Amino acid sequence: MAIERTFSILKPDATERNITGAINALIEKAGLRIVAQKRIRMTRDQAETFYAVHKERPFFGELVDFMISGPVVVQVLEGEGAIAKYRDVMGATDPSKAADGTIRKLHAKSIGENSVHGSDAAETAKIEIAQFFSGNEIVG
Ligand code: RTP
Ligand code: MG
Repeated sequence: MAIERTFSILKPDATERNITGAINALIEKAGLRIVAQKRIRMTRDQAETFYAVHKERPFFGELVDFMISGPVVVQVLEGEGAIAKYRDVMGATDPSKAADGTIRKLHAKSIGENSVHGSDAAETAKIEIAQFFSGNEIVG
C-alpha cells in the first residue's frame, strides 16, 4: 500500500480535557507519523468552510459552534494507507458504536463532541491539508 497523508483535528473536547498527548500516543502506536502539527483557534469562517459538506444537515450550526468553542490541534499524519488507517484508529462517529481500543471509544464524549476528525478520502485529505498548512510546514 502507498504512503499517504491525511488531515487530522484534535477537537475542542480533547484540548479542554488536556488529552491531546494521549490521543497522539494512539496515533503513533498505530504506525502513523505526525509530520505537521499546530494548535489554533478556528474562526467561524474556517469551520464553516471546513464542514461545508454538512451545511444542510440539522447539526451544522451546533457543529460549527463546537469547533470554535476552544482550541484545536490540526495535524498531518503520514503512513501506509494513512487515510483508512486513521479512520480505523478513530472509530465510528458515534462513540457508543466505536470499536474497543479506538480513540472515540476511549475518549469521545458524544456523537458531536467526538474528539477527532480524519479525512475520509484522498481528495478531501488534499483539500483539508491545504486549508490549514503550507507545504513548508509539513516535514515528512
Ligand atoms: P469527522 O468528519 O469529524 O471526521 O467525523 P465523521 O466523518 O466520522 O462524521 P461526519 O458524518 O463527517 O460528521 C462530521 C461531524 O459532525 C458531527 N456530527 N454530529 N449530532 C449529530 O447527529 C452529529 N452527526 C455528526 C460530529 O462531530 C462528526 O464528527
Ligand atoms: Mg467526515
